[in-house]
Amino acid sequence: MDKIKEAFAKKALPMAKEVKQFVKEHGDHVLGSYTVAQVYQGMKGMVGMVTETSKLDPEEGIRFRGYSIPELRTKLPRGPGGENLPEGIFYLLLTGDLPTEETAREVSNQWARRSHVPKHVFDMLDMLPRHTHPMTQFSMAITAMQTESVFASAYRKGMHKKDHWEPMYEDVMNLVARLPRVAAYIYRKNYKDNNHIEPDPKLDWGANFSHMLGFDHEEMKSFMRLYLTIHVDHEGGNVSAHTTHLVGSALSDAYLSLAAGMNGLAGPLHGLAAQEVARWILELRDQYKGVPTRDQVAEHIQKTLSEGKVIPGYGHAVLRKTDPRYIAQQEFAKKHLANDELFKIVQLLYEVTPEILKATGKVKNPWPNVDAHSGILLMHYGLVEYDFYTVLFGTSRAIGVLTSLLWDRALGVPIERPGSVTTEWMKNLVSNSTPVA
Ligand code: CMX
Repeated sequence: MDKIKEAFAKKALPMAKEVKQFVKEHGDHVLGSYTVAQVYQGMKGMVGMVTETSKLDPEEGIRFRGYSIPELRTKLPRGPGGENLPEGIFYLLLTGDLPTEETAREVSNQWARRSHVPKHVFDMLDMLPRHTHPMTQFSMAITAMQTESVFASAYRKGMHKKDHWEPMYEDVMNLVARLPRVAAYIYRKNYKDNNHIEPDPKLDWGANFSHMLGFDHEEMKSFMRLYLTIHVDHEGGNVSAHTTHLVGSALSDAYLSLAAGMNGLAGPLHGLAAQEVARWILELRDQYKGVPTRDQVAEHIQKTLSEGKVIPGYGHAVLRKTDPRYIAQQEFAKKHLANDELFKIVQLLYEVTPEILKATGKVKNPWPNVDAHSGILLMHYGLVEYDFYTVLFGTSRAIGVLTSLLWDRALGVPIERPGSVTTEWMKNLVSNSTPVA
């Protein structure tokens, strides 16, 4: 058994027993109550699942295994240039323990060894119409790689429930290892005349991804490590995480579950917002031929709102403050590209947008989220094709949702099946109950 797998087993297998015992003893404990509005409005705030890898606080933002982003900056191993290695956060989410530099290197080496993508995946991508969105291609490629699922093949042969986690571990490691190669292939096929770049196994996961995309600038490699670290996980209820968990609960393997999650990430209210932000900011810059004034920014925001559209990159279903993932990117930009024209626009938007959104009286969180910042950093380093941005998000998000999926299998989480009702059922319930004074 490899060292990483062994470290996971040491944590997860005793915890499976602990959880079973906990549910046996406290299964009848009442968690709370919820309202009709919550049922109709996306189940926000209803506790409906357990996710071990991270927890989101509305005021403070995400904590990965208990650590905030600023805390992790000093605690996780770093690559050249000082940014954390995504390999480190993978290990943290997987085991709950902070990795040593040697452990992060071991993850890197494992992923380099497991990164081979079968040819039929590239052949399939080559056959798609040119205008197929990169996220559609990404999801299709992940589904096409399902031929390689160790879990699916072990299940078919027959395996005991308690062993489900083992082949799932293999799928998770192989899939994460393969994603940068697939993503880079889509990028180079779409935007660089099919001029593909071979992986460099000596590089860490993030740097190698940047290299295969065609960006060998050290600062871009550094940003890629930061980007891939901060996008990994956002507790269990967001669309990509919840979808992966839900599909996986039917014992669909990691490939099928992740592809489903990626289809959710491809929605403009979720991960596609990264692309929408870039498009919207360029539109703003082009309209005013450079950095606009505060009044012009306000005018552009009002125009977008009056057309019944959202301001991309602002708002959040849980957060009620500026996203710490936004702050992490803002700090990087201040350090490396303070005079960039698009960064100046992003800063201006940060000053102007929240007040306007507050004034609508309905937006619960007027502050920027992670997607409000990433695009202009990528553009600065030459990755200007914004339709591709969500694929980068997906490559990182795979780490969180797949480590969670592995925990699901280790803990023996059963099939998910929440109840649903009709509006008529709801009306009957309300009319037969005593109104609250
Ligand atoms: N611009 C304009 N209106 C907004 C808004 C925004 N950025 N954010 C919320 N609203 C509106 C909602 O559309 C809703 O309007 P209606 O009552 O007319 O339907 C109202 O304000 C209340 O919404 P909310 O409770 O504050 O927000 P939700 O939990 O329903 O939605 C989110 C959260 C992120 C989908 C929403 O803020 C939004 O659409 N933001 C823009 C898209 C975006 O940046 N998404 C990325 C989120 C991060 C990620 O997942 O990657």
